[in-house]
Amino acid sequence: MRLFAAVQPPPPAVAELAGVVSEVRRLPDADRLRWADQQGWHLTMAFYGEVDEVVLPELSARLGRAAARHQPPTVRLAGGGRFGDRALWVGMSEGRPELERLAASATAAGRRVGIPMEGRPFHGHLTLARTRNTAATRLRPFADALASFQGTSWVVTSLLLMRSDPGEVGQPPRYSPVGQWPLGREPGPGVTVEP
Ligand code: 2AM
Repeated sequence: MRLFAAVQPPPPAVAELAGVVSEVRRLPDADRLRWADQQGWHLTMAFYGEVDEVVLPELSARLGRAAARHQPPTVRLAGGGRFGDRALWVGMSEGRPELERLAASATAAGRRVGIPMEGRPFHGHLTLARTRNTAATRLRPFADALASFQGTSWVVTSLLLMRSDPGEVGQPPRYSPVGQWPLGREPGPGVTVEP
C-alpha cells in the first residue's frame, strides 16, 4: 500500500481555507486543474511510497513514539505557491520549524523500518490542486490569488499515517487514515491501526 505521514487541519481551518479556495476556483481555467478533495487536505510529514503491510505494526509503533516526543505546535496556513506548473499549494506562516522537526522524526521512523527514504527537504505546504498531464495550465495566477491569504492559527494535535489509493480516471487520489497518534503524550488504547 502507498503510505505517507501527515497532519491535517481541523474543521474550522478547513472551512476557512475552503472559502478562499472557492474564490480561487472562479479564475479562468480553474476547471482544468485537479483540485484535491478538501476531506483529504494535509501537510505531508513523510512520504513512504509503496510499503509492504508487514512493516505496518513497527512503523505504527515508531510513529506513535515519535508523536509523543513532540509538543503540539501552533500552525497557521498562509500565502500560496506552486511547484512549477505541476502543483498549487498554500504555505505556512507559523509553526514551520516545529513541523519540520516532526517531519524529520516521521522520516526517521520510515528509515528505521527499512523504507528507502528520499532526502527531500521539508517544505511545509498543503497541496490544493495539480495540473493534468494532458493540459498545460499556468499556475501563477492561482498562486498570486492566494498570496494575501492569512489563516487563523490552529494546534496540531495528532500525527496520522495515511493511505493513498488511486482515484477514478481524472480524479485525485483518495486518502484514508490508517493510524493516528496524539502529539505530546503516550498513545492510549484508543489508537486505530487498521492493516
Ligand atoms: P504533494 O502534496 O507535495 O504532492 C500523498 O501522495 C502525499 O505525499 C502528497 O501530499 C504528496 O505531496 C506527497 N508525496 C508524493 N510523492 C512524494 C515523493 N516522491 N516525495 C515526497 N512526498 C511525496
